[in-house]
This record gives sequence, structure tokens and C-alpha cells, in this order.
Amino acid sequence: MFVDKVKIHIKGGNGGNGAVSFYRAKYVTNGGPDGGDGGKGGDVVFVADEGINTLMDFRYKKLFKAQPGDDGSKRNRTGADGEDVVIKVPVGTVIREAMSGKVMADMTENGEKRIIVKGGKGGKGNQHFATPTRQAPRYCERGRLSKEYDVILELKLIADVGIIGFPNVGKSTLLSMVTNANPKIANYHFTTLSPNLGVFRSKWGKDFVMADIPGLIEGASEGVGLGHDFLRHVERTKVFIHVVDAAGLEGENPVENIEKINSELEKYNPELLKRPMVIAANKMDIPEAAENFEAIKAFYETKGISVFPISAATNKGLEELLFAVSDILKNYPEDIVFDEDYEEFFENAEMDSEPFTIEKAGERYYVVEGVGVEKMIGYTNIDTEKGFAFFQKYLRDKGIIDKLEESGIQEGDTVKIYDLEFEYYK
Ligand SMILES: Nc1nc2c(ncn2[C@@H]2O[C@H](COP(=O)(O)OP(=O)(O)OP(=O)(O)O)[C@@H](O)[C@H]2O)c(=O)[nH]1
Ligand SMILES: [Mg+2]
Repeated sequence: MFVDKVKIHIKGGNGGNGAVSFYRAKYVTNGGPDGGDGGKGGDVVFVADEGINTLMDFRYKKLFKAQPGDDGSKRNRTGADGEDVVIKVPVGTVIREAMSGKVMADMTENGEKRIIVKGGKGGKGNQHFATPTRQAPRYCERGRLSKEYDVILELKLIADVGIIGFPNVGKSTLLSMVTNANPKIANYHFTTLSPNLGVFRSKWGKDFVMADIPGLIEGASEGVGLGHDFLRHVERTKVFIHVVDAAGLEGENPVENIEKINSELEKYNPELLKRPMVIAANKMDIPEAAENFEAIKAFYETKGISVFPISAATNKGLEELLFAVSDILKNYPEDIVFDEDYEEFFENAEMDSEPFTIEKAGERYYVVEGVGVEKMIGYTNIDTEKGFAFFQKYLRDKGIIDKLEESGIQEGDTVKIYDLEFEYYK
């Protein structure tokens, strides 16, 4: 498989914290709680966009963070939701979680939109916690923390076979004769401006997809004639049919033409010349082509590259050409279908296996750190007795208390877990 591959880091927005506040106005002594809720953090959203052909841009920008939600405030004001971060990727991009290699999404359709990381929920303000017995709650919920991941983006191939060559040599004609595609064909250069895809129904093996790539010219590797855009498409095919105008209608030497394009391929990406290639000497219906064909054949067959005489317009020699291509493709690995293990990333706030560290940072002072505990602090309202008890149970269940004791903690020593500090008692 030839793939474009990059690693990026994505993070959803944390939820905003709820607020603790009490209604105040002249002549009102004990106003009720009016702390508003935190806003929801922004999501990380991927969109498949057919206007993008490579993962190039991600070589420079690798960090994508959605905005956090704002905190709630007094007078029941809800914090604003954080903005989503929208990441545009080419159609055919597979998104994998880097650690496990699991597929989070396979972006197969143009316009497809997927939320890959949900923003954290906003915390509730103290207005929600008033009860008949507790009319002035001094606590609120914190916003939930959002998740973050290293992800690998991989771009799959657009086609099995790339039809390449100078402009006007008959690439689109060839595609139209052997597949269901109906590309525009005309007697001028750059008729084709974006790849046409067609499916070849093979008698000799699996069907395959062919891409008719816009004509390449000298200097393409430096961007001449939209060269970079076109070469990107070339990069995403496995096998090349290099079409040349054997009749030399453009008044040029066919071997030189082929060599010019090969050198552009090599300059753009040296790996391209290692891919299998067959040469289709086209327009053999024109008498002048016969002599050129012999020259092309003599030059390339010694290099182990097969040359096929064809006339795309009159459907001659196409069967032999495609038989050879089918044969090459047989030796390629099967195309991979990516099953998504998506749910897992969404709902299982998997904390059981989260590691933690304990450091004796001073006389009678212990610091605990870890993704799990940090998240747990985010989820729990530790300012309440119940919340704190719940958190302690969590510390015990996770074996953190045991580890603290192993480290020699004594009653009355201080434990610091992120923003939280408390004295340790059994
Ligand atoms: N005589 C003859 N003419 C052909 C043959 N194949 C294609 N042509 C003609 O060559 C011209 C160019 O054909 P296209 O298929 O549009 O060429 P292309 O390589 O796709 O050109 P661009 O898209 O501009 O790069 C058209 O006028 C075709 O009719 C052939 O086998 N014999
Ligand atoms: Mg064309």
C-alpha cells in the first residue's frame, strides 16, 4: 500500500465550570443560589473534502484543539460553549488512534462529517443543588475534561492504476475504451484537469480502478502546468500505464518524452520510479508510429519494461495491455477495508488501566499524578462531603492508598493531587 501518513494531536475543549453565586439585590437579604452552568467544550470534528488531495498541510500544523466552554456566572448566566475545531482531510483518509492503532473513522465520502472527540460537558451551577434542607449550596460541578489523542491520518489510494503521460497522447481515450468512464476527449492539451476514475471489469482476476491523470509536462515537479497537483494523484496509484504518442504527432521523439516524464516523477518523489510501469505506445493506427514503436521497444525492453502497441481510438492492442496490468496487480496485497472501532473512543471513559505516580516531594508531603486521577478530580465535586468520600473510594479502589502506604505515608501527612491538597487519615 502506498499511503500518505502523518501523526497529529487532537484535543476536545474542556467543559466550563459551574458557578457558585447568590442572588443579591437591595432589601433582599438571603437571595437564592443563582450560579449558572459552564458551557460545553468544543468537539474535534473531521470533514472529508474532495478539494484536498494530500495530507501535506499536516506536516506543518500538527496540533488541533477545540475551545473550552466558558465558566458559568452569577444571575444564572450559562457560559458560552467552546468552538469546535474542524479538520478537513482528503476523501479516503483513515483516522487511527496512535497508541492502539485502532480505527476511529474511515472517511470515505465527500462531505462526510465525524465527531472524533466530544467536548467536555459544562458543570452545573449551584442553582441546581438547592434542596429544602440546603438552600444555600456553596458548591457547583466542575466542567468535564475532554479527551485528547495522538492520531495517525493515512490516505488510501485513489486508484490501482494511474494512466500517465504528456498532454494529448490519448490517456482519456484509453480510459473511456476500457472502463465505464466517460471523460472529455479533445485534440488539445490539458483537456483533463482532474483525474477521471473508471472501473475495469477484468476477465483475468479482480476488477480494478483506473485513474486518468491530467497530462504532465517538463517542469511538473517544480509546479509547471499544475504539476504538483497532478503528481499528487500519480503518487496515489500502484501501477502506471505510461501512454506515449508513438506517431510523434507533436513532432517530438517518443523515447525522449517518456524520459522527460520519468525524470519529473523521480524529482517529485524518487519512490515513484520503483513502482511497476508498462508503456502503451498509442496511435499505432497512424503509419508513422511503426518505426517509433520499434525504437521505444528496443530502448525499454532491455530495462525490463514492457511496451505495448495500441490504438486507443480504434480499440487495438488494449486487451494485451490490460492483461499485463491485471497480472501485475495480482501480486499486490489485497485492498484493506478498515473496520471502525469507534464506539470505544467515545463512551468508555476507560480509567481502570490508567497509570499513576506517587512522589515523596518533601517531609510528610506526597504528590500523586496520573491521567485517571486528574480526570476523576474533573468529574467529582470534591468540595462536597459526598463527593470527597466518593473520591477517596476511587483512590482506594485504584490501589493509590495502598501505594501511598507502601511509600511510608503517616496519618496527618499531606497529599497533593493536582489542585487538591488534603491530610491523610485512615
Ligand atoms: N489517431 C489516433 N488518435 C487518438 C488515439 N487516441 C487518442 N487520439 C486523439 O488524441 C487526442 C487527445 O486524446 P485525449 O484522450 O483527450 O488525450 P489526453 O492524453 O487525455 O489529453 P489531456 O487530457 O489533454 O492530457 C484526441 O483528439 C483523440 O481523438 C489513437 O489511438 N489514434
Ligand atoms: Mg485527458
